[in-house]
Amino acid sequence: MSGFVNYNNISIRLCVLGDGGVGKTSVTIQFVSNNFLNCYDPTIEDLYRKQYVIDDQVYMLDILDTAGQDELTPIRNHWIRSCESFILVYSITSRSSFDQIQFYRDLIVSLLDRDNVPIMMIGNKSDLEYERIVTYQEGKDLANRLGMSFMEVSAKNRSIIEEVFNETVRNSKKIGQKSKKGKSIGNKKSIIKKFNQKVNNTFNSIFRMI
Ligand SMILES: Nc1nc2c(ncn2[C@@H]2O[C@H](COP(=O)(O)OP(=O)(O)OP(=O)(O)O)[C@@H](O)[C@H]2O)c(=O)[nH]1
Ligand SMILES: [Mg+2]
Repeated sequence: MSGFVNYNNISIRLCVLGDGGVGKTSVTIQFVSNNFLNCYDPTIEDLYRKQYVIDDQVYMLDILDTAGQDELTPIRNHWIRSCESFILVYSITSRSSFDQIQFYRDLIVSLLDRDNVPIMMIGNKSDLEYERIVTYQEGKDLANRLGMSFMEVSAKNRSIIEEVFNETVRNSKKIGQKSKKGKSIGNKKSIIKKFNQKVNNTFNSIFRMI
């Protein structure tokens, strides 16, 4: 840490995916506004924006909170293509939500057509230890096998939520730097601008479809 903050925003488009009811919205809202709602209101699609400083750098995070309900799967591919970084969520109380993780991961890799996509897998609802069905070790093993980062969290208790987003941003930056290696800073700015234009177009077409 240098102590000097770089205020030139770096934008990151983040997509939160996982089965219905695992806590995607709860994790996102805890991170964005330090709130937890006990009620369940299935998401259609929500976009959250948060400015965020980590490692002396200001980031603008656009977080796309997606629907886990089956009726909305046709639009899922658009969501995935419009983002560059991903958080895959399952609930430690639901075996079926854990079993779906590989499906989401494979879908991301095939739609983005590259395998160095920053993906964080999280096991949510860690406060419900007495209802646990998926062990920590199972989560760790799957994440290792698929090359993803892994944490268990509780949106309810705000446990490890900040860490998830820190790690996601750091991984995005690391992978971004690797793929842009050798390009000049001036080049980097125009690439980001072009990328943002592309993503905005995709987002607009998603909103038109809903
Ligand atoms: N105990 C506990 N309950 C949680 C936690 N996270 C979410 N919940 C509850 O689980 C239910 C579903 O949470 P949501 O965040 O709406 O789940 P979702 O994944 O966004 O669901 P969809 O939008 O339908 O895909 C709600 O009743 C939440 O209060 C958690 O960490 N612990
Ligand atoms: Mg939701």
